[in-house]
Amino acid sequence: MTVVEPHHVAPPLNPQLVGKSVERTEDPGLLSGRAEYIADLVVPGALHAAFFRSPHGHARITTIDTAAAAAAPGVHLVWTAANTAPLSDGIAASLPIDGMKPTVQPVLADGTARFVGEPLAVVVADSPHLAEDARDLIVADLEPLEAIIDTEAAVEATGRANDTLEDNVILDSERVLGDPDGGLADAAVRVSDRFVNQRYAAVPIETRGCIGDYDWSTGKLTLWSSTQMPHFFRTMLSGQLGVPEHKIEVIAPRVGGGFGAKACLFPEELAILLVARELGRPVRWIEDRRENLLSASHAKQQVNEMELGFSADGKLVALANRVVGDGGAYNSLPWTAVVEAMGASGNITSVYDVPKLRDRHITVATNKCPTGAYRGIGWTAPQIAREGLMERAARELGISPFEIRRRNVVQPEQFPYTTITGLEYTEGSYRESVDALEEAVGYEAFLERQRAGREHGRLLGLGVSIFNEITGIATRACFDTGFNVTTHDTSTVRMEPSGTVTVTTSITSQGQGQETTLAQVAADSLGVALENVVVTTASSTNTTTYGMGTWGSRGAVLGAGSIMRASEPIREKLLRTAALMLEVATEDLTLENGTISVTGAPDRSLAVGDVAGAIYFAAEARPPDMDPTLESTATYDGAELAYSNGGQAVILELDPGTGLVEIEKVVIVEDCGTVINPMIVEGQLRGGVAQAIGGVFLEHMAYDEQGQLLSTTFLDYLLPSATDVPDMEIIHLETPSRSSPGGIKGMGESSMLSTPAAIVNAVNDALVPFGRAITELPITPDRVLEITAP
Ligand code: MCN
Repeated sequence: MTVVEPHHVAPPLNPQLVGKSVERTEDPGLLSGRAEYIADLVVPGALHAAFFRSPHGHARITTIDTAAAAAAPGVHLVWTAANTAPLSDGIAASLPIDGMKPTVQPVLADGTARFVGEPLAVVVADSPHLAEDARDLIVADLEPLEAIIDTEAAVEATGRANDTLEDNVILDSERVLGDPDGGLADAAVRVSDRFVNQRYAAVPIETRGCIGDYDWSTGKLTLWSSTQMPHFFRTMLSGQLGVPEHKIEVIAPRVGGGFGAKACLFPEELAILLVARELGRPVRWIEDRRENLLSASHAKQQVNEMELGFSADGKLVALANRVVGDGGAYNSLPWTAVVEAMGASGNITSVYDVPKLRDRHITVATNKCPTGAYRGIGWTAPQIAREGLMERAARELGISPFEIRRRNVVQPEQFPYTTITGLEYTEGSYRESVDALEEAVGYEAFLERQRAGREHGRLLGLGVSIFNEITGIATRACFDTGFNVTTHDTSTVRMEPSGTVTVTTSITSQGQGQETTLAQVAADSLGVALENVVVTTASSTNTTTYGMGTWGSRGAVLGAGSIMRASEPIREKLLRTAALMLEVATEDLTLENGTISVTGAPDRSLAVGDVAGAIYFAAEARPPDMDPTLESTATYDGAELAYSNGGQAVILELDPGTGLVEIEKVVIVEDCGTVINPMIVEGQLRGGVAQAIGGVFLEHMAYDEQGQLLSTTFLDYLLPSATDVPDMEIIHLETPSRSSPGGIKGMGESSMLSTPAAIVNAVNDALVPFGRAITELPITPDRVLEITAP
């Protein structure tokens, strides 16, 4: 009998469907409009909420006059902090890290508003329109205060963004490993710069939204929410509202994109539950786009001052970085404000063999929307800095962008390798990724094209970025990167008497296709056909599962691990029963393609459904000590980190007259170990490249000096469209992890983590003839023209 003991070990996988590009089972519903998102849900008797939000970046709230709003037609309730503060302190968030400052964001701002868009009052009415009309009758007397907006200036500023803090520094942490100053002093080549990454956000197509309900007869609160983490959401709600967990249910319907932004508990959700409980009626809030841009979480704003030192033969001798991350007015829950700067530091050396390191990360509070998670959490900005400097050093050393990386990546013979910061890499195709990129772009031919182009005033650029990604994020990864929290995920697998399988998992889907990929894993674990498996997620209480949900490129690893572990006892029971029925030993049986057959004698076989049916209904057929159940629940929490890796090479042409850029081609190398579904993985890669293009050229949450957000519509906050997204070539390398389930590694964030750096490098390669580089994002035509047509 196979025994799968600790929850970080999964049984082996016999890949039949894993590895195949099977069509996504969720697509008929998604494409035909039958799938239900939060705004599609009809809850009888529901009222509608609208929020009155701060028009100032920082202001003292003198009075909020709600009388006219309360008297408006169809209005049931108008609440301010005076009503919510006695019921809930609000969102208290911190991490167990020395020196970290906790904050509390009130449900509705109480005395002080700390960013434009912060909710100050909520109106509940018969329709959304009546709620909004009444909301516009609220009169607030607000006294503007000094707004702290500049990220770097916030470190030393005497004014405070959040007067509950003694200063603006939420966390300041430094590690000095080896002798980085000595290393840099002795370096033959030193390159350094200041890289400014703008604030932008995930902006999923579906905005936030929730419906709260309260049943006074049972005391139960129900929240339908467009969330990435229904189970953990319930735990957070319980803590923030003081309601026991078993009296709360969180249901996530279809979620129309999350990208990290919906893995957060927001004050609006607390407010909706509080007013629903007060009114004894369901209350619905569907966010509009302006609210989404103003007050759903923002991300990515960092300033990295980085320096790399190289020996004369192009080997890295030291890396020094100081990053300041902009956390906004409050710690978001659960990520907190440190998610960017500490995330940046967590994997700062990435694929490179760095012997000496200085790494300081500072997170500041500012009067801006709180910072949360967005695909490639924390890593996008330092990747731009490090990969940019690698290319600059390559130019100084007179070697190619591929060669400098080949010389500095962790070499095949160095695995298993421990980074100077203590991360353990068990395997990786770092060198192979560089070779594959070089071959795919046809480097020599490109150089020739670039040279010829320059003679005719055409500016072609090639940029490269290589990465590794910490995936399958669970407890060890959180501790290894400083976040000091535990996480795991759980699946329940049940085989019905007919041999069909229902999987319930705490891994949710926001569009990634896990219903399909996790069904592929379950089908292979139990040797049944894909159409005989259904995977469900969604609710915090309708299952025996518990987990953290989908973020951190963890769904494939934790979903597969928990499903494979949960399937094992069922498999055992099937084999033991079939052995009895076929009068052979279990070791002599093969379970595959919906049948259990005697190995080497395929005519002696039983259908899985017949064996399952016998376990349920035929006491004499199953072993006497066996329970007639075929349901099992298991968790997974990886003991080692599953690092995927790869890289991108981007070729583009820059128009010196208009400052516009046309991306010609993107080559992607991805190594996420065993691929469950290549089509889905490629879709993930393509989507991430589109977001990378937006992040480099278009998207910007721009604030003025008073803290006004200047980009509150899609006319000002620009997103890439299909015509901006170029041709892509995808190369799969496959280095299975030795420890993760079936060798699977995650990959969902890789494109957004690393492609921006390759694009920025390509722009700066095109600008080489001008002797200047762009280090401040987004790369707008103005910034290009400043160099090409000053
Ligand atoms: N996959 C696979 N084989 C592998 C690895 C992954 O077939 N070796 C598949 C997975 O089964 C899953 C997808 O690729 O269908 C992504 O897997 P994984 O890397 O495990 O990431 P998660 O499932 O945890 O998804 C989260 C990840 C993150 S962190 C963000 S942010 C993000 C992303 O995925 N948000 C998304 N991709 C998104 N895609 C869509 N459409 N919408 C989002 O909100």
